[in-house]
Amino acid sequence: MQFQTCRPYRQRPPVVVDLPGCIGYNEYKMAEKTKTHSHAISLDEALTLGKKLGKKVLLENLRQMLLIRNFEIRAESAYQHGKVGGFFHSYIGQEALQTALLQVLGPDHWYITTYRCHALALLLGATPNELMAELYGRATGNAKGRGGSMHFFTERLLGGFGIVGGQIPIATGAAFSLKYRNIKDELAVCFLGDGAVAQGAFHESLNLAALWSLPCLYIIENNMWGMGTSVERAISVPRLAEDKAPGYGMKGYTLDGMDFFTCYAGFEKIAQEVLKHQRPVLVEVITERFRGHSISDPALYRSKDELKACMERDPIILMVTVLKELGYLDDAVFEQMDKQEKDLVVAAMKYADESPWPDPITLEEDVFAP
Ligand SMILES: Cc1ncc(C[n+]2csc(CCOP(=O)(O)OP(=O)(O)O)c2C)c(N)n1
Ligand SMILES: [Mg+2]
Repeated sequence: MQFQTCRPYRQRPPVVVDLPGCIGYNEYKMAEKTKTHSHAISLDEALTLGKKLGKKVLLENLRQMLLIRNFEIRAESAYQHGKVGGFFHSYIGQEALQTALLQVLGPDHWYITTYRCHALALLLGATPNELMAELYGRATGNAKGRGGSMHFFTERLLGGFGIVGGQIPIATGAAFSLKYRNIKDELAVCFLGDGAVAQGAFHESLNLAALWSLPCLYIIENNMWGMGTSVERAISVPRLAEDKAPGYGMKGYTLDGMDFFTCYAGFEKIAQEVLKHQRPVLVEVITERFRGHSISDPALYRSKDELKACMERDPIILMVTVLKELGYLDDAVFEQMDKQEKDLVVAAMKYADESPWPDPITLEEDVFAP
């Protein structure tokens, strides 16, 4: 198997944007977007890295990805059966990048993300039981049933956030706090969507982080869409990190987010850089969600062929291919691992279903209302 370099941006007819005085703008934009710009490592490099990491570590990472995938699949089905209410944003398709980052950094940093937060909570040690119970709105849930799908947290996960870009200033504040307390071996890690790049909070936060030299790793998960709007129609530059970062005096990187090994290699280098120089860095990780924006979005803006093409680079399949090549995995072991994670999640659904509802008398507890 050959690792492809990351798929170039999808070719679309030029977007007609009427910008007076910007003749040729669209032509420039489309020409740029057809270029491959992300860093992806070769199969040989992945195999070398795989040997360095070793069988135990790699199988544990695959297990994490299978847990996330199974959690999302079963939680979706619980939603369809009316067990879960409210918003629900699936992380299916994006598993490799957060799994790889956690393998590089470990949990002892300050993490924050969007409403697409199920995977990060699992990776940071929240149990399937408490997360499923939270989705079911039960008292045993991760946020006592008050938050639901968008507001998971752990000791080191400052939360999932429903406001696009709302978490970026908070991550910047966490990085400020580290600097203020002279803590040099921890980072703030901020995940954001491509849609958040157009937010004012993004600009203000990155400006301050660079100005004050804050140890913050900003990671844009470019999954190609902000709801139903493709990234080409929303953001003025083709390379979200590499083009934006210089404007803040930062370094910018682009990684292939479907490939665990590329993400591991890239994040290892980048995280060391942030820790060593105590400067913020901006990273764009190119990925694709396999589902609609949320559970209520049938994603009709994406053709079946486009979806099929991106699913051919399923991060779990890519990782399995390398593990097989290394002799660390065969079909029987894979199926057994997948079943174990599925059973864990099915047990979590039972736990959630049998858990009590929050007592209405506690409704005003833990509510912050100045
Ligand atoms: C400030 C704000 N504006 C609009 C919305 C509605 N909204 C929710 S998600 C979303 C798209 C965000 O897309 P992106 O940042 O790419 O994240 P993704 O869902 O793709 O992970 C929008 C516009 C919101 N939640 N907050
Ligand atoms: Mg997006």
